[in-house]
Amino acid sequence: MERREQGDPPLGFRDVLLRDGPEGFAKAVRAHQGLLLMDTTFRDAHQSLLATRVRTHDLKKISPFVSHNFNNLYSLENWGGATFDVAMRFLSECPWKRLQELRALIPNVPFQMLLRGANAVGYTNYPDNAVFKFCEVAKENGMDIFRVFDSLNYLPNMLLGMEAAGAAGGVVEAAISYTGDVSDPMRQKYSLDYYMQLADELVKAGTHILCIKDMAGLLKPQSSKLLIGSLRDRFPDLPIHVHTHDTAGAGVAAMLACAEAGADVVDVAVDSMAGMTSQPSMGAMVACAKGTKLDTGIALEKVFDYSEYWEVARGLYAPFDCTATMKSGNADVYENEIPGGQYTNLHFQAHSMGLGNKFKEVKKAYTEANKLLGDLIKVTPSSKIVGDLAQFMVQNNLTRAEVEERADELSFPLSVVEFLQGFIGIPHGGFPEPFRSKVLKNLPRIEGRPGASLPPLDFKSLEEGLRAAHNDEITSEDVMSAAMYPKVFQEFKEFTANFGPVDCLSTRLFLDGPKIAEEFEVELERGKILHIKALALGDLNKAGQREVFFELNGQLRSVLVKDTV
Ligand code: 3PY
Ligand code: ZN
Repeated sequence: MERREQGDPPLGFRDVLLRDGPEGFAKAVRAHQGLLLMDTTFRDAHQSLLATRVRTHDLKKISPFVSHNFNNLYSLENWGGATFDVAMRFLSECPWKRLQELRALIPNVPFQMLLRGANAVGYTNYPDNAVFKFCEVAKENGMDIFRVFDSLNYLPNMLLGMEAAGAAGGVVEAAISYTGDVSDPMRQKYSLDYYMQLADELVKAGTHILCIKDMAGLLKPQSSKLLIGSLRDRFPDLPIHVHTHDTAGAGVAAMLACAEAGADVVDVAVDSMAGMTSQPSMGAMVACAKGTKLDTGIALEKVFDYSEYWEVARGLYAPFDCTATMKSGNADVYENEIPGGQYTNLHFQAHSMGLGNKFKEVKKAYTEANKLLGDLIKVTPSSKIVGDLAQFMVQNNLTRAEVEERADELSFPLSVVEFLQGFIGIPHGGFPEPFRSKVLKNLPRIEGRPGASLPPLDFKSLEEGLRAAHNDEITSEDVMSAAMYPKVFQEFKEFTANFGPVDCLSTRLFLDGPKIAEEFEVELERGKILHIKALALGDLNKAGQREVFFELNGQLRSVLVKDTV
């Protein structure tokens, strides 16, 4: 279902950004009448529903349609978070090429990425110069807005990420990760005052846009009104952007309340990629705001067309779709506070082991593990640490009291030990004692910001090493991929050297392979098309391989392929 659009796309907010720079862009956003939307379909929606598996091939096909019909979006979130490593790890495609190709197809809508502060697009702290260089290369490749967060809201890590994004010339969108419930007087560790103080620091540090990142979908209409209303009063000129997940099903209600209270932008995903652990529905939001002072100016019919494309495309990823086992959202998220993507992953893990009933136990353990660790902000990577401790408790049949009592003798997951050592920063309220001391005993502890004690990355020697290892052209983008994920990048390069650019294949061919006698075309580059016909499979040989016979541009060919089925 390829869409063909005529002529140049209409002007969008990216034209404002290119003309007026990040400050001018922020002013234009604040001055805009009506509610603005960020579309997460290209990143968080499929990270949350389809295990991040959506390929560039399917993003490109609908990109001209987005550019021509959604030019009044605040931004399109299409990069960062888990998409960076999953592209190489599971899709055998280059994340940078995705960014370049989408940029060429969508020149008018700002692109937005998720930057995990000092963790960039990884799960651990990197040397400062790696984070700076990463942002620089991302900006050069077409990234516009950097949503910067830290999984503990640890200010020094956030400031580092903001500085890196700003130095690259990007729009800095500092994001406060939201947990607890500001409207609940019994949940005062993360009180309204806590968020207001953090917002003060981020504004002082010069953020262009302020984001509330509700990664688990905990904002209710009442807490939205209180938090966003207070931020709006304190910072009348600052654009406010709110992110949420729809896990409990209250996403549209909460985002409308945020908009009423003064948010300029809220996050949505197109209807067929929305709901449950993804973002609230774009169509619902557009329809609810229509004719009010929040009118988005987006045509509902265009949302329907967009949604139709994704309904079909989503079907291609059925093996990864959480709805294979997850049939609804669940309001228990208000208790366990599990972020959207992780909620899906934990559900999938429990069900794929045939232990569907264990999911409830894992969620309960997650709540207990969080308390054990001192009630953390939970988002990548701190959410993984809480999840690892929860799995450990379930596997070993341990209660919170037992873990606390036996903390000095248990073999905890490495992620938990490293967190207590200070590897990802310092949590609000400090580390839990005496638990920390009992677990760490004499292990070293990092004081302050972890990245500050890491030696700078030697890009030159990394590049030389890559050239020698791969005997291939190595770009500055490749160097960044290797800096973030050395092993994943190496395997990706080896795979590509063996099998060629598999990103040229359609998704069905990539995931399932051709049927016998099927004929198909592969466009390697514009005008360079291979005609292939699958003919037959030979018997399995002793090395576990099969000879695969096919026609390539009319010539009979065969290759030996390892049978992994
Ligand atoms: C990520 O870090 O990938 C997230 O989506 C966090 O919410
Ligand atoms: Zn999210």
